[in-house]
Amino acid sequence: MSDLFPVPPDFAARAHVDAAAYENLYGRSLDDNQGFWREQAGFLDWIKPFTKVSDTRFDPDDLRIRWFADGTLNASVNCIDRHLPAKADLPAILWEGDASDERRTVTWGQLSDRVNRLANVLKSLGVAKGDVVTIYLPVIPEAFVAMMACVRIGAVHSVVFSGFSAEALANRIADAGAKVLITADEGKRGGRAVPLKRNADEALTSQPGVAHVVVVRRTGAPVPFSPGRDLWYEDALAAAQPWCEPVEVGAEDPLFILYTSGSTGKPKGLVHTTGGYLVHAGTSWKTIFDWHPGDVFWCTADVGWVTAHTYKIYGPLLNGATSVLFEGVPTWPDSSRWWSIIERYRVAIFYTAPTALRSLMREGEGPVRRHDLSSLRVLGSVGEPINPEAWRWYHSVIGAGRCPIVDTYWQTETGAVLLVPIPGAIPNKPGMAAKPYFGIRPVVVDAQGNRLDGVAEGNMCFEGSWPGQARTILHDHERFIRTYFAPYPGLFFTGDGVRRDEDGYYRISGRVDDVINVSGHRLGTVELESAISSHRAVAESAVVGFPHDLKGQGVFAYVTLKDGITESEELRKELVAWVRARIGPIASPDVIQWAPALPKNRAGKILRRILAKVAANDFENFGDTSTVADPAVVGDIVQSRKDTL
Ligand code: 6R9
Repeated sequence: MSDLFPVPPDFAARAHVDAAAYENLYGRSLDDNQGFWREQAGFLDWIKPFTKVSDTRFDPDDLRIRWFADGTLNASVNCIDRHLPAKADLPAILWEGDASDERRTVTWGQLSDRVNRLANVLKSLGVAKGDVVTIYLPVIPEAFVAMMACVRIGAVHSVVFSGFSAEALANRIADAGAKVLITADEGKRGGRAVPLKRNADEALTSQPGVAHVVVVRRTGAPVPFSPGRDLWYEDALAAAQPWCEPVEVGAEDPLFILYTSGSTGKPKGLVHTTGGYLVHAGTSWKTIFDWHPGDVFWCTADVGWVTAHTYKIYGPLLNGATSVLFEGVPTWPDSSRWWSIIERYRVAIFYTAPTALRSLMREGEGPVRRHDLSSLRVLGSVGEPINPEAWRWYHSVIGAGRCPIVDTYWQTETGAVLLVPIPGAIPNKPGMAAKPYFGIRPVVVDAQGNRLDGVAEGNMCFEGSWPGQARTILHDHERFIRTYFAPYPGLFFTGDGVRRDEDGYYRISGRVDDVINVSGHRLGTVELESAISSHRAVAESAVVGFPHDLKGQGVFAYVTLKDGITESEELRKELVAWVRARIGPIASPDVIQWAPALPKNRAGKILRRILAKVAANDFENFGDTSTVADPAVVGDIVQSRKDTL
């Protein structure tokens, strides 16, 4: 058991949940699920209290996910108003810009003022309850304001990652049917400007349904401006009334849409509803990070991902906690930037992704040692399995061996955490998301759907519902059922592989479907292939993930060119740029491998299993290749790969 890191006794002594409390509460959360969540729901301020806790059924023929359905509430009141006037002059957000001399504090009072005014602006632009507003902003306080202003009037926010291209933005605007877009002149990352308004304008050429664009002046750079359609955020807020009556919404009314990649081409707009999501987000945030009043919290995720929605924005706001918001990157102007921020703001709880830790680890301990990190109490990890080396470095170098590591396993679809070592309760094992959160029933199944007991390896599923889970895919409920509930009837299937050990600890092994996890960002292989194959020179392509030291997985693209087109270094570069422009820089292929043809079965399905082995430089053990329609193709692919090594 050398790999077990016990909970430090002084930590357990003041934790919200210690080992005994976990056992007790976890048991109760299963035995009396309704009673447990009823009590948890008391965390929110309801306008009309609910009478029924849940009505749920994971039956593909009759799927039902409803929580607190007859209750009503307003999300922004729960996130902001209820902390006033007590916290009016206390900091809600400690913002640090990309440049190390740029910072701003936003108090709860200021946040409330901005949210009310922007909500009035949105109303004046015709946004009403149920309408979708797309938000394409950098990591600046205005992103919080924009999301809160939407939910104040019952509108639904759809945040699009500011690293996405104009085309990716346009697709998401079109799918959501947004009428209003909130963006900025530019973003700043690592000293470079990101042309947000320019991308937005490009996206809107194909999206005439967006009648208005609210533009935040972030850098002051001159940008095109369409009078009548565009308005400056600051001017509009200054002219708006300072109070906006919050709109009462039903617990099952949508709160937000968030797009994520799946195993088929089109990104999925997961729909989250109000009551259940806020209960799960708000209560779990406080528990898993063991937040106590006064603790400064910092989650490094970009606002475009679910991690930021739940645990950077809703979790801290619902609890009235102060958080750090950092616009830039960990390595600029140098690789001690994050550590300087922890020191400056005396951060107690720090939540980040393994990919960033791996790249900082390469810089050695020097940049860390220059800063006083003694304020840290809890460290969190999310987005992908954390490899044990990175875990140990995080634990010993960043946490000085004192801080428990909270490895949170969850998804855009699950809304909030499912597996997690609650820090005062569960001893850590490096790389393991460990144990179920309250009310969560993990189930491991084999490919045939048989439930596996004890030590087991298989597919990660969950039984029974939890309040934070997504309710549907926008415009495609059928796909929602097919993807998550049809594979193993009665269970929710995550798309991940898992191993459960002799202590009942879970270790997620990564995706078992056609999704690649690049630096904690999900990319669908089909989405990547469609982008590549839309290039005039390409006949066909197949994309697989391969092990990558920093990113976890990298993008490996096999490309078959059209007849008469010659392979060249120039074309390779052009294809990489092509994919970046279509999806965004995170989707850049790491390797483009020319392939004379792709291995397929007789039905014409590409045999990715073989391609993934070759991409990992494993040229043997292809397993059963009898299904390959033309076995010579495999030999050719192996040869082409070997030639480039
Ligand atoms: C929260 C988030 C979800 C996918 C998920 C899994 C991977 C996330 C993880 C983890 C191992 C963890 N993942 N957290 N794998 N350990 N602690 O990242 O949501 O962007 O939807 O990604 O990320 O593969 O299925 P999302």
